[in-house]
Amino acid sequence: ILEERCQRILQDMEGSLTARDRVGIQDFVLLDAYTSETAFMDNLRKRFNENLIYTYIGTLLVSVNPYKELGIYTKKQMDIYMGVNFFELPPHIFALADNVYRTMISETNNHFILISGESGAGKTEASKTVLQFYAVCCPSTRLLDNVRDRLLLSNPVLEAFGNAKTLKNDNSSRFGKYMDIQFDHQGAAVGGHILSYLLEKSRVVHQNRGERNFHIFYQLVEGGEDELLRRLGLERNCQKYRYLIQGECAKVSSINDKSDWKTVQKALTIIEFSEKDIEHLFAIIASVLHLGNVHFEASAHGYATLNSSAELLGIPLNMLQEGLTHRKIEAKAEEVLSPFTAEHAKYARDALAKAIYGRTFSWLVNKINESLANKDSTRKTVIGLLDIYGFEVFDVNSFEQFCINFCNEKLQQLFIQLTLKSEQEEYEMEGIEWEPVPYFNNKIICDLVEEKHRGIISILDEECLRPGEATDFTFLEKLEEKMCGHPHFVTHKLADQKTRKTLERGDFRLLHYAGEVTYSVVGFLDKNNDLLYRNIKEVRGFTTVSLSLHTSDHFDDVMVRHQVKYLGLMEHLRVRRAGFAYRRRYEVFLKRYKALCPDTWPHWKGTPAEGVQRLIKHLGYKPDEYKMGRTKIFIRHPRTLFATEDAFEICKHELGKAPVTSNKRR
Ligand code: AD9
Ligand code: MG
Repeated sequence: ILEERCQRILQDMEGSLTARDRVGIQDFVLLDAYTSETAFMDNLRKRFNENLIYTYIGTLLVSVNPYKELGIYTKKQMDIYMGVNFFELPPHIFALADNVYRTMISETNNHFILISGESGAGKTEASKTVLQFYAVCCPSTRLLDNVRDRLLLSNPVLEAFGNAKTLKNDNSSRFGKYMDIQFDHQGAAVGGHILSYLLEKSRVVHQNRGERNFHIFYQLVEGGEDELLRRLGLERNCQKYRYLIQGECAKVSSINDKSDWKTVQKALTIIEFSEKDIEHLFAIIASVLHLGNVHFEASAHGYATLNSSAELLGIPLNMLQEGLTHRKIEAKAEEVLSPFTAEHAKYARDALAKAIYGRTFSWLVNKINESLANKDSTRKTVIGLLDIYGFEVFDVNSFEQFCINFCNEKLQQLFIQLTLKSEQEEYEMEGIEWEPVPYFNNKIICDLVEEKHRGIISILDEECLRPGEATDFTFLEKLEEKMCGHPHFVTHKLADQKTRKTLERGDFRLLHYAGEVTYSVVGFLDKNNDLLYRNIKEVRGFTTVSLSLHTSDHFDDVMVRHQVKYLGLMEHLRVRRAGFAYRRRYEVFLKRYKALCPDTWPHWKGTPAEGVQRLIKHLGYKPDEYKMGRTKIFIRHPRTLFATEDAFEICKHELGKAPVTSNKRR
């Protein structure tokens, strides 16, 4: 009988080993060749091929965009993950959301979920999934249902006004978003607050080939009711509007502007925008489209369009006309109007369009916040969700990419600091010695950009204070003077011979954490001034329409490897491993493994720490394999835990059932 049983156990173990081989390891910390990027990639690929897009590095969740529906975000899945210990089920974003939520409740403190990754990686989708999880899983009352709906519906509205099709992502976020979800002491979502950062306003008046303006314009033209379009003086044809067709791709197969329009309308009503608000909102959006068609020869057509804009904005035609075509100069007590050249007038028109759109976006965020505001003044705990635009590299990169990539650089730093800091604090709190692991700190790049008086931004600001004298090229010269020799900065002039060949004279290159990006200085001063750049189509126009095709069922090795590097995942893994791969509270550890030792099974009468001590002695843990902290046992190598887990599996068979389970449902 014993032989038969052993045989069966061995077969089972082989089975589970093969499974492990096929689906990979669900926590990188357990990977034997943890320093090898190849092994890391192999594991990700293996899992991806099995439609397993999530993998942990300890408590960090790594996700690979599948670009297809996997059916893993259903209510049923939410139920499975709700209230279950983090490591008990396969990795999932619901496990992370649930873990954050329960820790917030039990410790009554605030938590933040940082989502990072390149453009198109799936950050916005992830943040929506988290929000969805809370909306469905948190307790609610009828009264709070509308807060929940508003929280959810703020997304389609903000995406309509703040997202656009780019070469990297058909629904690319063109603003940074931080959202607070507020919970009461019973864990019900009772309110929210949104902060938006740095909307890419230049998109309103200019789009690269293969890119679009913000979705809302196309939604209005395609989906707006006949009567509404008539009132706004718009035709149902995007091709008629200059601001909509510079990218030459007003129609996108993956986007249904008509149905998105309906979704946005419904959302606006639920967020309690009044009819009047909505009317004003679209009058302003339409005025921007009309402005874009204004040209500055005194043709009848030009004035007709200007008239529409003036009407929709509620300002006298002559005031708008004057404002766009003349500069007001105050001389002594007099005001003199000096006419613009046609070029200047275009410039003023575009600047106005951008300003109008930017302010409308801020107004929109404010209105949403009013509707999400929690009127009750009792103390709340919050879960913050940060979803910014991802790191971007195009063939030609300008001020917008500079800002976006700098944001990502800062986020990366925050990320490094937080993970390392919390790791160190835990060792300190538990009284365990800890030697920091060397890792690349991108502070040097952050400083290069933002340092007071010396960083790129300061130099740019200084140049902007010298109107008439400073140009993009004097700015570049100043950079060359101040940054000469900096290991992360290079220009044509500063480069060695080999590198020089890869740089134009008007470029500077930053060695970002995520890799090298070459920026063209053209337009930096104007854009920093928040004025619109001249028609720089000539310099930007050569962006190739290298539409990156995102295919499902294809693991893009180069793209994934690049992000593994950029996100510093190998470093995180090393930090995690150099310390202690696993830590468990004594009670939890004892509860799971107590059946492995006759002294602790079925009941242990002493303290959990003593029980664990007895248990691991019985299991033969060597002194260098673990450390006993104040409240937790720390296990250095995953193989130690593996062996214990395997023993636990065998024990399960022998006992005919799992001796312990902390899952309330199993
Ligand atoms: V950007 O920096 O805003 O340009 P994100 O936000 O990282 O970018 P996004 O979440 O918009 O990317 O994802 C891009 C597309 O990938 C989505 O429109 C989906 O089509 C697709 N996606 C992302 N995540 C998932 C997923 N978990 N399952 C299936 C996904 N498809
Ligand atoms: Mg996004």
